Amino acid sequence: MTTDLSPVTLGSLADVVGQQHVLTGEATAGFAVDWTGRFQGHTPAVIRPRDTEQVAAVLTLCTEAGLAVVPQGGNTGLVGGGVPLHGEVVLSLTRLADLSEPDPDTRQVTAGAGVTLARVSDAHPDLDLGVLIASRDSATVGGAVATNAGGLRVLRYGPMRSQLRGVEAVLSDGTVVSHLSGLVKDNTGYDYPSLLAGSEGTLAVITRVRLQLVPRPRDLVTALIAPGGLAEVHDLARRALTAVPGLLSAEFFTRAGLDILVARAGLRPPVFDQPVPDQPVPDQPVPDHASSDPEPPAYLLLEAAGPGALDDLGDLIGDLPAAVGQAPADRARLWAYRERHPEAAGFLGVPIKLDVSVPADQWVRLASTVAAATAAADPAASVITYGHVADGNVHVNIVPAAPADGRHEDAVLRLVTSLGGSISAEHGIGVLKGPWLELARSRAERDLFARIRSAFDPAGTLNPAILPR
Ligand code: 2HG
Ligand code: ZN
Repeated sequence: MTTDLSPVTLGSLADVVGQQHVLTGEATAGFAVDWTGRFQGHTPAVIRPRDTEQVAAVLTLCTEAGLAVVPQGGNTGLVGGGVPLHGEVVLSLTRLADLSEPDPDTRQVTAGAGVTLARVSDAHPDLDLGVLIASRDSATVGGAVATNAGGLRVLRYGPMRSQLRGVEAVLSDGTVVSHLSGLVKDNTGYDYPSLLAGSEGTLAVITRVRLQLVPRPRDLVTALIAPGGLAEVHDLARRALTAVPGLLSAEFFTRAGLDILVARAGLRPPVFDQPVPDQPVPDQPVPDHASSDPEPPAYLLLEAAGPGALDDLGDLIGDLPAAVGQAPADRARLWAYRERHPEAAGFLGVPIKLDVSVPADQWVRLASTVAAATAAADPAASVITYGHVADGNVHVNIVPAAPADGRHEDAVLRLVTSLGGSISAEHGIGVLKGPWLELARSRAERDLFARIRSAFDPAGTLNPAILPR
């Protein structure tokens, strides 16, 4: 593979997509860096095809010229898997933005890779996309499938792979494979759409997807609860899974992130119906460092739907300090405490974002020891944890004080695997976690990955810098 894009190839690419959709120089800047600023690359060109045929023609040209290609959707990824860190050509899929009318009988829709998740959610008054993520206005369905995005409703509807009923994709030699019938029962051979979910742009370029929608949840109730520490949060979330049949979300965060959002992002401290010990006040000093206190107060955000949701949540919460919202504005205000957490670490510096999961019975151990494990590698690092407690998932955002030379990832990912967990719960391996893949996957598995990959992309055009080949 090369990164040397000759004027002849550049001209041929422009013949396919139109000169105005071949971006070079300054115009490529926003495509070459992720939104955290941690992954900064460079590219000779960003190519913006309009449809599947153009994607096929572009890939054929790139493969013939030996050019490495990084497919990119809304560029909301967090592991460096969608940016050209080694000078690859960027294949931006955002112009593949056709969206069919949702079919009320099958409750399915066909979406181009570049359609945002928010557009799919809003496409029908009675139907919704089961995957809900904070970056839904920019994240695209192609990228969300390619990373098997999870988000805020996985406990109810599963991740993106669970919504997938079919895929159209282009192989690196320009071959189009398409299976978009949407049949629920279809055992005709290998389920390659499932394989493409989570493949991080290494096997084929997804151009269209058939998605299963869910009945739009109604009568939503959101509760922010302050039950004590992490053990109490976990116990309450565990009980909610059984006691609240309409449960959609069970999310946690701690005082470490909340203090930063209150001080820097303009959020008001949450007001509970009963006093919360040691509650932050609006004019507190601005922290410039997140506490690595292993037992900060922790908060649980629950959301449920349906006529019984309010009573079920009320019974569960009992006398615990809580704020409950039903009106959209009230719910949005409560959700902001959780949904804005990905920004919190950014107020302190450029974060390392790790997304890990462990078995349910190890969750409290992970959530309560990860700051100390990080401190052993970098005592002055800031550590903020939050995430999807019912999925065993903790987001660990670290702002390093010591050099970001892998010591932070090593400390966290070794702790996670020692607890029987996964080094990537949601965001993928990308560039960030490549060196630690062997902690999670055996030599035999990694060899199988490489063989699958060479069956799809023998030339090695697609995202060659990530995952084994
Ligand atoms: C979330 O759950 C996302 O908010 C982003 O997965 C997590 O920024 C992060 O680390
Ligand atoms: Zn998440």
